[in-house]
Amino acid sequence: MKIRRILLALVLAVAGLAVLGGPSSAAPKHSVTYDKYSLMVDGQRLLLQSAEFHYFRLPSPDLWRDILEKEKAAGFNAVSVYFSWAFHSPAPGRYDFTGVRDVDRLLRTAEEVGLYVVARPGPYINAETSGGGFPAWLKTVPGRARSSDAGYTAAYHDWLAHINPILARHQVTRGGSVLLYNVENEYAVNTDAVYMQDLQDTARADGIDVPITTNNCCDAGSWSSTWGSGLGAVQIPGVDDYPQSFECQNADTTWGPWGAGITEKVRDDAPVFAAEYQAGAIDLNNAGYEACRNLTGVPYTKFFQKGNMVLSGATAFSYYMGFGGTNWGWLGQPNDVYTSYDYGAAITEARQLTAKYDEYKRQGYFLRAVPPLTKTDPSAAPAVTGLETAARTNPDTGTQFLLARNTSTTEVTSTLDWNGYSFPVTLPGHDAKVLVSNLDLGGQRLVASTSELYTTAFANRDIAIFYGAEGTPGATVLRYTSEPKVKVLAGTATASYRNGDLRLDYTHHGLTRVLISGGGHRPLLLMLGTDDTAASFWNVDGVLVKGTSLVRAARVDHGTVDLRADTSEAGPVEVFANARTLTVNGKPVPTRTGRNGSLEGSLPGPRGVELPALAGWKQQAEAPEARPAFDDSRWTVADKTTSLSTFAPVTLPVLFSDEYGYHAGSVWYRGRFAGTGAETTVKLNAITGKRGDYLVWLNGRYLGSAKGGVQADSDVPVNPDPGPGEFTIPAGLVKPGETAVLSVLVQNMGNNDDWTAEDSRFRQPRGLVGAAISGISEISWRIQGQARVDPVRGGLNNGGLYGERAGWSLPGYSDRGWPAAGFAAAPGVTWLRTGFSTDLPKNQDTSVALRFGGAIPAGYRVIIYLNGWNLGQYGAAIGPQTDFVLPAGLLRQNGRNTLALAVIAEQTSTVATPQLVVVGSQRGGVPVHDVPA
Ligand code: IPT
Repeated sequence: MKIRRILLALVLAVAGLAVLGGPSSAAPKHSVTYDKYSLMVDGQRLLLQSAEFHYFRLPSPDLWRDILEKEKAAGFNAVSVYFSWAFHSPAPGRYDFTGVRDVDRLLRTAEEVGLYVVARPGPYINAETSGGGFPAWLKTVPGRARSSDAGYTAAYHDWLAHINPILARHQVTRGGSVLLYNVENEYAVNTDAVYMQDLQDTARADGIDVPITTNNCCDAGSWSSTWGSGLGAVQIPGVDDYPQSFECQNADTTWGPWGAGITEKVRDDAPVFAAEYQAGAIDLNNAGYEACRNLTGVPYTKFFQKGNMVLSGATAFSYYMGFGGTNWGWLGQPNDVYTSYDYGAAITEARQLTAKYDEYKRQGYFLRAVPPLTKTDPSAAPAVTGLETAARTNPDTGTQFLLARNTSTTEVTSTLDWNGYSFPVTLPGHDAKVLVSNLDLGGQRLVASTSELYTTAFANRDIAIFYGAEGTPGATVLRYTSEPKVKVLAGTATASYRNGDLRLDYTHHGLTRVLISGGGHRPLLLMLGTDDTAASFWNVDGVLVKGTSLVRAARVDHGTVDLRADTSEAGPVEVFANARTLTVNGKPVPTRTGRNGSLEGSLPGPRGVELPALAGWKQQAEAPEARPAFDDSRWTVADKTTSLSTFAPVTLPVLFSDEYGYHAGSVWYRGRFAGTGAETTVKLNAITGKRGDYLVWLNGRYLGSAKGGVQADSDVPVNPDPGPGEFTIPAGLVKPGETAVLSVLVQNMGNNDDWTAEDSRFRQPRGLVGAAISGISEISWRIQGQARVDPVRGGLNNGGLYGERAGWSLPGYSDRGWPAAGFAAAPGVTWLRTGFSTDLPKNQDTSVALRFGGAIPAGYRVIIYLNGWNLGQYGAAIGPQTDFVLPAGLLRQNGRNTLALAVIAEQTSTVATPQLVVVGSQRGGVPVHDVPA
């Protein structure tokens, strides 16, 4: 342990002082500075490798650790986190930072795991969240949002007064994890410099003393000191890069339609910061997230991200998203996303690692292994016929980073003349490499290699792993003071020694192991692999492990190496550490010492999991609101004649649901009028956001349904499509001289964002915006939405369905009196409930989803409640999603669960019921407690 520390310190010293990992848990106060090359912590250069994570999209705080550990295990040293104002504030002046909203716990977890945090409290965050993170109540606050107007200023000051102190006490400068503070989000048009400056002044007054950044999308110069008047300028302007667009359906043919993905330098005195670098996509066209994962898959990740590394010289970046999660409840902004926010990220919504994760790991480990990359200038690159090349060099160490990219789709074989050597190179189509020369590798000196450096470690000897595409040639040159001894332990490699240089030539295939000793250096175990065999190694907390499906943490103590690791199947494990015995997840593992001085053993995989079949469904129809006699005397009278929305109501009174305090999900309207008997049509307009609809009854008779209006065009937000809706009144339904009742159930789908800060789009109403009945001049209205804010699940969990108001979604509700389900749903609302017990194996991470089979129904939609938590919506009008992840913690893994489905049917339907499925299972995992509710 001690030796390793000393060696690490040595490596750091040689490398020109660079910080390799994230913060450590008991960290003292540190300084955070920067220059034109990189950020620095305590004067040591840092290459910030971050991935975006939204705690509000994973409502099970124990699982935050799972995601953070998975990010760390891939080599990341930071996470970038939006803090959603809407998620914490259900009403003006009301804030909640407990339970699934406990961001203090999130920041503590980041500290324990050892990750820095880029904190992004907005106030505007976009992120495909309802309102772009603005609470819906802000629609009723005067003053243009994202400006210095007084009403908005008072509102966001209240938010910052709550979130800033939490962030401030977790800053790196106070021994915590928050390294950067990001104000606003892509604030590039309709800007207000006074506002931008005030955000920063407020942060400073609240004790934020780390560098302030912002993420620009559209004008890379914005908010740098030389842009505009300089007012509102941030210290480290970041840039968002999305080269692949969001057209996931074209994944196979798309290649950089939105640019080369080379992050611009915005400010001379600050490092290049890729604040959001595309690492997935929203699924705009319902192609499914696997298509988005392909759009931003391994070839993209190699070509664009490695390209950016060398071409832009970015020493700080954050991948958007590292893990996407779920738009549970009414969290999502409906125009761009459905329930799943999987995002095609490297870690799936079900928390599973993908091939893209392996590529992140290959790049992440590389970045950790090359501290000289934190300070480089562009340098002359050798030309290679058929390939694009570019280079950067560290002025202090002379270390060179050479990008070689194949811009064609066919394999290129060529020659690289570099550092006095002539190397054969073969690069598959669209592949890219970053090669290194003149690098100190622990006790070794790398002259050059045409294999990519994967990682380095020390365990009794130096270890270095290089890799290249299967079947392609590789060569590595190392410098010695005299000829060393070369022993090929596995695979094939030829060695030649000349003038102090040992050159190894080989073909990348499987895993070649070469032991080099003597020659004036410490012994070196050189492993030469392929993409796959390299990625089978983990390097966590300085311990190198081959095998397992994840190493979360490692510790060497008194000759024992203890791993916290997951296995998705039984298999061998090989551990390189200065230790004689191995324990995994606290249990001793018998090992033998392998040829390479490693500990070799084998580990069991996960136990089999049996999930119960969902049966015993009970059913109850509701929607008493549709009946004329229903008592709505306690509902809110809807009689306003003005609103702050720029949208002019089609008819008065104003029926916009937010005006009456109903901000999430379904809203009921009941309108009374004196009948004449001559009425022929009901004309309604509702704006719901994409995917919404509404159902209409007159005097208890169902008249039909229509789609809600949506934002017609992002450029014309003031005039959204108000939705169609003409319904014929059957003769005799309205009696002359009698009061008639019109009942309307509107599915509001969440609010528009305010991406371009034009305010009107965000203030676009939800709910009814117009109602007219032929021949009738006056309708008196009442409205009812969410009855109360769920104290645990929050203001975005429930809407205003009768069953939601009466607690039918909750596990504690007794459905004993309900009849057994017949699965026939009449137009309106029908609930299905069942219970099930799960007894999932302990010390195992079993990811469970609810899966609907068959074709996605067009006639109805389903809101899914697990133990009262609204985990999504299913239906053809919603999106292509058929699997709904049930996060552990909300799913009681060893206990009784209640599933409730609210079926909103536009026509008589037979309801298909889902089944539980396992969507991933590993022995290991993190301890997950039931989320109290
Ligand atoms: C960028 C936003 O900053 C981020 O919040 C999210 O919305 C992301 O896009 C898309 O998922 S905006 C960029 C695409 C111009």
